[in-house]
Amino acid sequence: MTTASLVNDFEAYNQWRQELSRRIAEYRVWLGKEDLNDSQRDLRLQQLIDRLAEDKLHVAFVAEFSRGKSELINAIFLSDLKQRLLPSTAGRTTMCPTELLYDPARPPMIELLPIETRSSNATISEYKGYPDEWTVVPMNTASAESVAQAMQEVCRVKSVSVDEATRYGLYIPDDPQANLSQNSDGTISIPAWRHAIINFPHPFLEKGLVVYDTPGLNAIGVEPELTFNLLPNAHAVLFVLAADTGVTKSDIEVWRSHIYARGKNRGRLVALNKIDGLWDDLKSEAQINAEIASQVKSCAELLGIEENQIFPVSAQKGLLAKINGDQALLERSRLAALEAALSDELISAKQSIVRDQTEAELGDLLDNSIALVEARQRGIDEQLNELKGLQGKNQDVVGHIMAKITTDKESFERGLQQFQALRSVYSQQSIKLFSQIGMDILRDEVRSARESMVKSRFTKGIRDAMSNFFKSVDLHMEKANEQIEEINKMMDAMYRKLNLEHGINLISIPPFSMLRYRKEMQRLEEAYDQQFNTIYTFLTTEQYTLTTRFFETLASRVVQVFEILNKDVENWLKAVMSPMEGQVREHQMQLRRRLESVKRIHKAADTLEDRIGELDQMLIEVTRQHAELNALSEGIRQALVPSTSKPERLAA
Ligand SMILES: Nc1nc2c(ncn2[C@@H]2O[C@H](COP(=O)(O)OP(=O)(O)OP(=O)(O)O)[C@@H](O)[C@H]2O)c(=O)[nH]1
Ligand SMILES: [Mg+2]
Repeated sequence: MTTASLVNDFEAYNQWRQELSRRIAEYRVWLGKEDLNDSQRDLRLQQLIDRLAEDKLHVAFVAEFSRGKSELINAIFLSDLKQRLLPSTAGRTTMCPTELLYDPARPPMIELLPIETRSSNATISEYKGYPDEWTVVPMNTASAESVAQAMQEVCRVKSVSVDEATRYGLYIPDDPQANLSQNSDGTISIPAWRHAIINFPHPFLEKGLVVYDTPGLNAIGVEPELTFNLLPNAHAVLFVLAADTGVTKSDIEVWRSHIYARGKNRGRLVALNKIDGLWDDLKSEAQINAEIASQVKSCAELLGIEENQIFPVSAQKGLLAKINGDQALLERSRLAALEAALSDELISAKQSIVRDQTEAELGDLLDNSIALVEARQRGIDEQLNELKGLQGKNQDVVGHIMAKITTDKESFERGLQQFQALRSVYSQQSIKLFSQIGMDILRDEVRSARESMVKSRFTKGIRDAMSNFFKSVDLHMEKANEQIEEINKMMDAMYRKLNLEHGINLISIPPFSMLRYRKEMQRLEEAYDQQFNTIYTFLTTEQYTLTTRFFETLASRVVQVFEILNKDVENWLKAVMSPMEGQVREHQMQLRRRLESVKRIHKAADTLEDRIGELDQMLIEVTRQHAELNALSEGIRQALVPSTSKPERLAA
């Protein structure tokens, strides 16, 4: 028994993606068949189709330890396995961030990154590129025992000396919390693994869902990856409280530093778990409900959110109910309401991102191919009028027309020289643009920030190095922005000139905006500031290690943002230039054809009637193309409109 809404929404979302990608593929094949494709356009379409296919949905569970994160994941996503997949026990259970996904290209297994890797500066993302750094635990999915045994790995701890724990940033001497994990022989218990990836064939995971289970977060041992990468990029984050503990100080801390403070409250949900603890046979249902409601109210007040954003549930009873097919217990666990909200947030958030991206990419491709066919249609039309006007006229008039077309052609060829000049200015400006945002520039900035950090052991010095880093990155972005504006102005002038002097109609490309990328930088800087709002003036070795590790993760995030920026700018530059090239080519060809046919008529090599007949045929052909293209474009635009909220529309 799995709750209907999540399955339905997921199904509808996947059908939406498939339908969209089918239509884009159809458009691509059509362009090829009609000889209207070029390599640039073809590549962009292929990328769009690939992106739709590999599309992943990320959901993260975050809370203090023992609030029931793992149990909730078992209950919401994995109950059909009729067993408890993720280990869930009292006390600290999940010891490292755990990614649950399915990649059919690899066998079912758990990959584990040893905790020792924390002594290096490399981030988890970087380690993902080196499979030999990971320990692999194979899994036989046909055997519940084999699976359960493999899963136990995510709970593995080991005892190390204080020195070693300190080296990994897992022990801070003055922190009373750190002493909790100190054993009687003076050693420290630390997680054996830094990160786990579970490759497990399960229907949800097969469809592209990625679930992150996190260990109870406390101040030490936090992976910067969570702060900078995983949580901000998750489409939904579920924060879990427990009814038996209420909202504790450390719950608030986790909430503030990992969820609420991000300022982005879309896709953020709160579960109040373990409500079964309030089920009391001596109380009436109404009394119990009133008690749950009052807990929800006080949690909402403490977290500073609306009551309807908190979902009271019992993960444990929900899981049990689903395994036993106990409908009454399932209802009492209130899991369905949480699942509905989660699937709504998760899927609608993801869908709107995918839709916007696809729309932006496809929009100008479609508009441009329509514009090209229209230009061709117009050209043939004009030529027909020209030739029809010659019917019954003598050779002199034909000669006169021929002279006029020749002048047109010459004037256009002069214009063409200007266009070539513009192209060379455009390449120079593109180079200048990348000299501000190129990856090597960024690497230099990262290197110099790292060097100044190494030189300074004082908090202030490190903070200065960081803020200088962000300042210079922003300055590069600002200069790039100026460059983009110049390119925009130049292209705009050329668009207008081509239109005015040669009647070429072009769809203008929306200007590129840096805002999104600059905002992301600001967000990263704020996240960093928040982590290091420390009062220390001098850093101990441990704090220093922690700080530099944070910097490396942060830097790799900045690199990622720049990689995306570079790709987007490249695509934009092509999107601005390539339709212009296409249209100029088209115009040139038409002029040549016009001149050719008038010449032949002048020399009496062709009859006027034959030529008109030919052009009529061509016009019929282009008109057919135009109609088909319009239909394809309309179909794609309709397929873009999401229908997850109305799954019945898909069935029709
Ligand atoms: N009564 C009750 N107990 C629950 C419920 N959900 C989880 N628990 C218990 O709470 C304990 C902790 O659950 P986990 O799922 O391990 O919690 P977690 O948040 O993953 O904890 P860490 O992995 O340590 O961070 C276990 O003993 C669970 O059996 C619930 O809905 N009701
Ligand atoms: Mg857990």
